Formats: sequence, C-alpha cells, structure tokens
Amino acid sequence: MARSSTLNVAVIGVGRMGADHVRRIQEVVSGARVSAVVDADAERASAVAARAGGCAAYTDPAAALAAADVDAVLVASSSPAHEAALLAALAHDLPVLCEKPLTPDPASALRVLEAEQRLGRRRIQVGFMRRYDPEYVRLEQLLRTGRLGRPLLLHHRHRNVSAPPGWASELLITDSLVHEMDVTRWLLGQEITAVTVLRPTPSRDAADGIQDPQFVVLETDGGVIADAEIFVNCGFGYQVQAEAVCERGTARVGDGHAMVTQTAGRWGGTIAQDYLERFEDAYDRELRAWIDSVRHGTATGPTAWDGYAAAAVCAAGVRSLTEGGRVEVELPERPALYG
Ligand code: ISE
Repeated sequence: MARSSTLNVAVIGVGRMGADHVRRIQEVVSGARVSAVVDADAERASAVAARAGGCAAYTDPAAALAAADVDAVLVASSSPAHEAALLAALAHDLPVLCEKPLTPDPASALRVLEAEQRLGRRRIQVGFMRRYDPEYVRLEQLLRTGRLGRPLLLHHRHRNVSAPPGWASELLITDSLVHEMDVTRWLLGQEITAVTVLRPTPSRDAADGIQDPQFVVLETDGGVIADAEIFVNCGFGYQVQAEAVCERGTARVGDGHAMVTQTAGRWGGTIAQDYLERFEDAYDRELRAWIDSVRHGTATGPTAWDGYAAAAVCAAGVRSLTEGGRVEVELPERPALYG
C-alpha cells in the first residue's frame, strides 16, 4: 500500500471496544478510515457504520474481508471468534490488529501462529496496549538501562470496579490477568515458566461461586518472581499498577496521581472507572503505531508469539485455579519468524 494513501480498515466486532476503536480511527488518529464494520448483530453493525460516515456494514467477516477496499483488519469481536477472523485475514494476507487475548486457549493460538508462519511474514499485532502506556513504557526503558540493577521481584495489582454479568472465575485469568502475563514477559524480557493461583475468601460482592479476588505467583526463566492481585469487583475504581523491585532500587507505575487537590481540610484525587478511561492514551498510541507500521509495510508491537505465550501461561493459571498447586508452563521453542 502506498505511504501517502489512506488505510482502509475493516473493524470486526463493534461492541464497546470495537466501537471505541471505530471512533478512534475516524476522529483521533490520522492516515486511516473505517471502510467496513462487521458484527453478528446486524442492527449494531448498521448503527456503528452510520456513525462512521456510512461505511459498509456486514454480519459475516469473510464477506467484509473479500471487499476490494479493505487494506487492514482490526479484530475486536469476542475472544472465541478471534481465531476465525485471524485465519480469514491471513488468508487474504491482510495486516491485523487483534484485541487481546489472541485467542482464548493455546491450541487455537497455535493454529493462528502456524498459519502466520506458513504465510512467512508477520501480519498480526496483538492488542496488549499496556506496552503503549507512557508509564509502562518508562518502566520498561528504565529496567532495560540496568540502572537499578537486575529485577528480582515484580508486584502487579489489577482491579476492576465490577465484573460483567455471567463472568466466570477463569476469565479473571484469561481475560484480565492475560495483560500481566504479557507485561511481565515484556518488562523482563523473560518467559514465564510456572504459575500458582491462590484463592483468598471471595468477596461478598462477587457473583455466587466466583473466585474473586485471586492472587497469582509467576516464576520466570530468569529467576524473577512476579505476584499479581486480580480483583474484578473491587467497587471503587479501575486500577492497574506495577512495581519492580531491583537490586539497587524500585520503580512503580500506575498510582494515577495525575492531579491532587487540597481543599476544605482534605487532599485527594479521582480514580479512573474503567480501562477505556485509564488507558485512553495507550489505545491512541497503539493504534497510531499500528497504522504507521502498516502504511510503511513493517510489523511492530506484540506479535502472535506474544499472544500464544500469554495464552500458554493463562492455561497453566486456569489449571492451577481449578486443580490447585503450581503448574509449569508448556512452551515450545520460539519460531524463527518471531526471533
Ligand atoms: C478487559 O477486557 C481489559 O482488557 C481490561 O484491561 C481488564 O482490566 C478487564 O479485566 C478486561 O475484562
């Protein structure tokens, strides 16, 4: 595709996340336009298409991807639908930004990884947007300089106000904590080798039978121990924090102290209420980087391998949650394409 021309993006899945990406492509970033929206719900597809300047609306991803004016694909459908959309995009040799998780389990992630390898070039970027959050970027850069010495421990906290209705205990791992699986690998440049999920008394605000919160311990091949609290019914706000404990100091991100007010004998600030608010800037940067890379014919950002590795760690986590104990992560050699 020519560098100067506008990138035509088909957005598959226009629920909350997908519709926000449509808005972002149309109103926030430059160099791209939404040429098609796809949703199993025809009314929703038409409504979002109308808001996006009257682009084409489809219910079938295959029909949308066969259209002549599609240069790239953004997948934001529910995670069980990712595999089919990704395989269709690869069959058309189209670049894809796929919301996390790549797919819900390692077997389907492996099928996607193998299809991309057969194509012989990287076409998939996974939407691990923390890698674009300015605070997380600074933390990664600091760790890479080695100024604090080697990282020894990582502490993650991941809290949501409330879980959507029907949420299952394993989704705390595969849908929420998958971010920490990725960010741990990325911050450290190490693979996660084992997962242990501990089960504190569930909050009375969690739905019946839901294990919330969970406390997860990750071990890496570089000897770092990372712990992660995941609590999706904390009630008070959306918080994502990380602290690296290194040989010569610590570094922490996500305190959210953008502005502190002092008035009437009190001091304080506000807490974001959801991920679209907390990570707005990260989503914008992620999308800009993806559009730039596609327009320049390059591939950047989290790869399908990163998506697969995170899925493998999550699968170990789900086993630990359901069977108890420490579960080792089964990860094959990293394929040459992702070297
Ligand atoms: C959601 O899909 C996200 O990606 C959020 O970052 C995470 O906090 C939330 O738990 C997920 O459901």
